[in-house]
Amino acid sequence: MGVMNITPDSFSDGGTLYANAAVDLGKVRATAQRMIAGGASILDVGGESTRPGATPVSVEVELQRVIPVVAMLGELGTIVSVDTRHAEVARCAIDAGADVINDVSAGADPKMIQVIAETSVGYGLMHMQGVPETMQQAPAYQAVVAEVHAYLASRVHACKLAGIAAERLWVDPGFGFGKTQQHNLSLLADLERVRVGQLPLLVGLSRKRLLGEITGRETSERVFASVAAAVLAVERGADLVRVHDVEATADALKVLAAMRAVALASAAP
Ligand code: 8Y7
Repeated sequence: MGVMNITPDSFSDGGTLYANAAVDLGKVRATAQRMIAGGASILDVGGESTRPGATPVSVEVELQRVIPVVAMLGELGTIVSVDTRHAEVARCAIDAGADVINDVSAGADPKMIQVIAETSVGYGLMHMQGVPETMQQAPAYQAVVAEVHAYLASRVHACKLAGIAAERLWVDPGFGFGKTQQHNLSLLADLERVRVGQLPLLVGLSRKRLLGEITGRETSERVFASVAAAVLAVERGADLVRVHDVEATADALKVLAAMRAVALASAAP
């Protein structure tokens, strides 16, 4: 999954798809085509920064940013995911052709699950402790892996009660969303215990602060660490990785896939 931030202020690539304070659809298209050529099968479009401390934007602003991009990406033949916490944005994005809703609040908007249930899109549920404005002030857990798993299981249950088929869902531990360094690394090391039933696991570690803390590098210099993190995540069970550096990540994952193919063949009777 390639990250397409349609925001002037995202932590790692904010503003790069803007020209004269407006979304530049030509830049968006070129970036999307580069990501697809690099191996992305899903593009995740977001119009609201959820970085720690970010101030929320209005639904109107989010719609202005996201809807034209969703409509344009539909022509490229890729799976279009929309990163939103707002049911109204989800509804309009689905009408504009979105295939998937990536909800970092896992249905905090009381109308979100209903919107998803009334349509046939995929729906990603992510764990977050608190809200972006304050989530990194004092993250606290008794047992982070068990708590993240239990929370995601309860959100999956809510979706099923609303009539959303399990085949439409994925879950995500939400690296960096109300988590200390130790919480993040515990979740990565024990990723398989986060899974709910047989549902796919999505992991987003790309360029995140935890990689900066490990390497001492700024966001734009976190490509190598991000690629390592993506490989580790897939090796520990991730089915999808949300990344900025699609081509580099895809190459690295080809190495893992090649090793797995041989390991599988030699394990066969
Ligand atoms: C994640 C995410 C972000 C993540 C999912 C960033 C929108 C920060 N991180 N969605 N969104 N999982 N599902 O690194 O980890 O771009 S925003």
